[in-house]
Amino acid sequence: MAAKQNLKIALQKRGRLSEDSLALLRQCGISFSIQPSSLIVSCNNFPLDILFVRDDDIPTLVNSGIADFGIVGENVLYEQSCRQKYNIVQTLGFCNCRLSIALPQKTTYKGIQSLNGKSIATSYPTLLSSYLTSKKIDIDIVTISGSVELAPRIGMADAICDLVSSGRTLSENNLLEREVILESEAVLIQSMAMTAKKKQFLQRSFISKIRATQYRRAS
Ligand code: PRT
Ligand code: ZN
Repeated sequence: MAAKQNLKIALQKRGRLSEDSLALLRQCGISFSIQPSSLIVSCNNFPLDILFVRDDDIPTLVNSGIADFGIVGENVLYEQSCRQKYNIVQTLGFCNCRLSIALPQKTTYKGIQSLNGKSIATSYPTLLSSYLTSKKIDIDIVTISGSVELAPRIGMADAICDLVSSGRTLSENNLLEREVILESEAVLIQSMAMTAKKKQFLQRSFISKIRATQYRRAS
């Protein structure tokens, strides 16, 4: 049962962030047991509740103070950053990827100016728009929530802007990565609404342990 005074961490319920996020808690000596249907779990040896949510909701939960902290990709965080206030307390070194613009392999590309007047499909309209504005490029952004790589093949857009890790999905769809607009990894974010007492507890019992774990891995 969740206790009111417990710290609350928001984690992705199911997806690329989930396994490493849970492993990090376990490395900090925190023990818990989860069922596939669990949405909230209280830890056995630590006053901590884990909230299992969609990754897109993590910045809002932390920003509102419903969760004291959370683990999310920088890509999601920065896409929502105009609406959110948070502190990044630690970069975590997993779920690394990049947000890139890719074009069909057969399209001639002579630098970013070639994008002028084109249409780009993406799930990251805010990041794409601010990047292109900074480069003074005028494009039509087509916002799509998934299967972005399909857009040029079905005539929906000239190019795409999406997350890339191995590059396999791009090459399977005959696309070439041309511009990296953001390098991203998982980060630990903390609510600005946390009390000083909770912050101190979090720092001592959790953040210092994560840093020690990362230091051991790096050395
Ligand atoms: O359901 P929920 O909303 O919680 O999850 P989700 O489907 O939105 O996110 P999920 O689990 O797919 O990804 C969570 C986070 O993992 C992302 O926000 C990124 O921070 C990070 N991440 C790391 C990635 C990738 N690598 C990645 N490769 N997220 C997505 N991809 C996709 C990409 O969109 C593309 O379709 O994988 C494909 C490309 O992969 P490669 O290896 O072929 O290049
Ligand atoms: Zn998501």
